[in-house]
Amino acid sequence: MEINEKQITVTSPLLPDLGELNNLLKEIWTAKWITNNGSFHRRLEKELASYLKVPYLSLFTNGTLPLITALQALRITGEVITTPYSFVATTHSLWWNGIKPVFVDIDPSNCGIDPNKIEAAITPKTTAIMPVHCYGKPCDTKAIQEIADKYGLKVIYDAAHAFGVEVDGESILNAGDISTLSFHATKVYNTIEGGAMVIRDEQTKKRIDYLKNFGFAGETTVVAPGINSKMDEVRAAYGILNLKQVDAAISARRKVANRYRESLRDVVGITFFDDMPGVRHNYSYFPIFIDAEKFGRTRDQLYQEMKDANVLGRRYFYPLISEFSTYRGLPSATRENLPEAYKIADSVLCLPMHHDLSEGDVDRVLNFFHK
Ligand code: T4K
Repeated sequence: MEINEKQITVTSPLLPDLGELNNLLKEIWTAKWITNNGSFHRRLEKELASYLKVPYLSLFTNGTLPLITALQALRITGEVITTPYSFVATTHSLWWNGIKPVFVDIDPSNCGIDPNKIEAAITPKTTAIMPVHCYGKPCDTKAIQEIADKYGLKVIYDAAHAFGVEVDGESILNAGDISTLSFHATKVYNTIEGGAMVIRDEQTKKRIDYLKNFGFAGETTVVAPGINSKMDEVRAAYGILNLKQVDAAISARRKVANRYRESLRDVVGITFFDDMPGVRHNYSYFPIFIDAEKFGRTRDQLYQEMKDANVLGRRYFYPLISEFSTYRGLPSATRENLPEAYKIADSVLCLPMHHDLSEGDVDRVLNFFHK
């Protein structure tokens, strides 16, 4: 394979049509209203709530601030049970709130927190559970809610990967007390940078809207120590256009996933996820898990071999969050406590997965498995 072949990246942003975007930009320029709950912001909130089948949604400037703000809004303190197998932002949101993260191992069948291991980690200081629908694979929300109800805990889902995911026709974003989304450029649906919080009741939505605007509840009234995490009009307009094409993007991703599965099913030493019955998946990532002994090459050898040929898979999520210097001293951050998470982090490779991969691109990826 020629090294100068076109680079294939793990993802590629879904971009709106430039002409259409320009028309909306002209409207913004005419209105001269460019941020602070403008008309595109209000419209996108409504359109997203309807598309995602959720009662209330509040837009944010990225996917990290709704996590931080959700913890503030629910007044979470003490210890929060969470997963080490995620992007660092999940645990950072706890740290920024002065909360101690308590890591619980994952269930390898969906890479989410293992509900069977949660109860053993609960202490008198535990106030909430923060699971992640990793790769958009739904967590066992029923089992998690049962534990939360039994111990009076809040549940905040980091649903950064779970845009549009439904179980039996219902949005996964309706589970728990609050769910948060990321609309980063690398996600299935993006507003360049952006994110949202999904809220169940009108009063909390009001409170969240104050919190993301410094706590202002009127020109001269500040009701809470809020932050600034508002989405501006340009990105809201961009988001309105991208929402029109996200279903087509998810279909294109499904085709890529099906080709990968068809071709990799018989490759010894490689495993991957199949679709789950009753679930509308979004195909946000295509992780494979490599058994080095059976496959004949380690994960890192394969990763490097691909990289040398300009095919950029990514090791999401290696290393575990619990291995980063901020967290590695925590009592729950040990290998003994997190055996499945370590196994998965050491064997995972996310293959290129986006709406814009051609058949030839997919062939180029698959060639690494059929030598
Ligand atoms: N919770 C979870 C579970 C998350 O996964 C994330 C974010 C968050 C919370 C926080 O949400 P945000 O605050 O970020 O909204 C990326 C993203 O920056 C990050 O949003 C994402 N998770 C994480 C899993 O991945 P990197 O450092 O891997 O991205 P980067 O810049 O290496 O990009 C990856 C590939 O994407 C590039 O090789 C090519 C392609 N790309 C990227 C960008 C930015 C493009 O083609 N164009 C682009 O503009 O973190």
